[in-house]
Amino acid sequence: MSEQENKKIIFSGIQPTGTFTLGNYIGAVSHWGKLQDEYNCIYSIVDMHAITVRQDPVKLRQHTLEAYALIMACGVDPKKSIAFIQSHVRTHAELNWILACSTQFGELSRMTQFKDKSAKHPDDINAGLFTYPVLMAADILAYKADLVPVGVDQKQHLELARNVAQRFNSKYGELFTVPDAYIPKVGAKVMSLQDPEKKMSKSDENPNACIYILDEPDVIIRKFKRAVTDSDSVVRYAEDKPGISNLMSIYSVITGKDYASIEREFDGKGYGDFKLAVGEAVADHLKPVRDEFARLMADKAYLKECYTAGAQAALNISRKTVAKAYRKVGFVDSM
Ligand code: ATP
Ligand code: LTN
Repeated sequence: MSEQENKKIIFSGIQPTGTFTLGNYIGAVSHWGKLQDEYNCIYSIVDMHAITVRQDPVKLRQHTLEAYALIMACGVDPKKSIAFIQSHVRTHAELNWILACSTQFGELSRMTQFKDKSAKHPDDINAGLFTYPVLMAADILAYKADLVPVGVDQKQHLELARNVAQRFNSKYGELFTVPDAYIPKVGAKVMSLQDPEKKMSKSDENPNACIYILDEPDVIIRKFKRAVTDSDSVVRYAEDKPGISNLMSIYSVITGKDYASIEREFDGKGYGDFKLAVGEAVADHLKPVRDEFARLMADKAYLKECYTAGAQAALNISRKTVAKAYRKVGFVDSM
């Protein structure tokens, strides 16, 4: 990362809970690379967040490496940005504790992701799942990030991070930057292809509901062909046409065409033609990502070099913030 003091700081993270979906890509990760020149960017594979839901340790290790290679394949350049694995940088856990003591039980209880995930895993409503947003606040505040590029589902967590930052600053004196969310105008919530009322999610049990960014072109096209739509046949963006509107927003982001020109393009044509066009556009768009991912995974030594340097750079920044936070709360200097 270039040491430009005047550039704003960006932080974002993604959980290594499986291959990224088209939702992760359009809502978040595809923007990460584009921001690298204008901002000082810091990106993390948040493995500590992932274990709030039961993970197979062998798979988690594999998914973490893959997620690291995937963000690079999607455009993150570890020479321009700091890219690291969360558990490699101790300051996240340290700041998590300090911030937990400035977070209220009541505000955590209102988090919809906690409610959704507890409902999904009723046999494992662990304390980590409950305090998940505090660790996310620590990730962001440790680097004094100004902006956080995320999908719209993370807005509530970001609001909590802002509140915690403000509360700490007013209790102990100015330290943290209050971050803003950076949410794309189109594609901030890509919906499931099988249930357009539900967000597309990596951990969906139905593989037809998600496009994984490493899916083969024929798989992508087949999944779009099977996407649930309404019984009408007019390609038009409308609230009462959630399936078609979802496909239109995907097509719009991928091709750069606006809704009016998409409506014109498919005027008089049926859903079949439209779904095929969306499938082909997405498959073409993701091909270079798939190729680059394969290339990177074949060179584990290079990946290791990148994430090791990333962790060192991340620690260098965040340890200063944590040291200041320790001093502010009244801990005795250790050195
Ligand atoms: P999981 O299913 O394991 O909870 P997830 O698919 O929701 O995972 P995260 O790792 O929680 O993915 O999210 C990574 C980033 O992708 C976040 O910025 C999140 O807002 C964004 N994101 C996730 N799903 C979507 C979606 N369907 N549309 C747009 N953005 C999304
Ligand atoms: N909670 C986020 C992942 C995440 C994150 C962050 C995103 C963890 N720490 C910091 C932005 C900034 C999610 O996508 N589920």
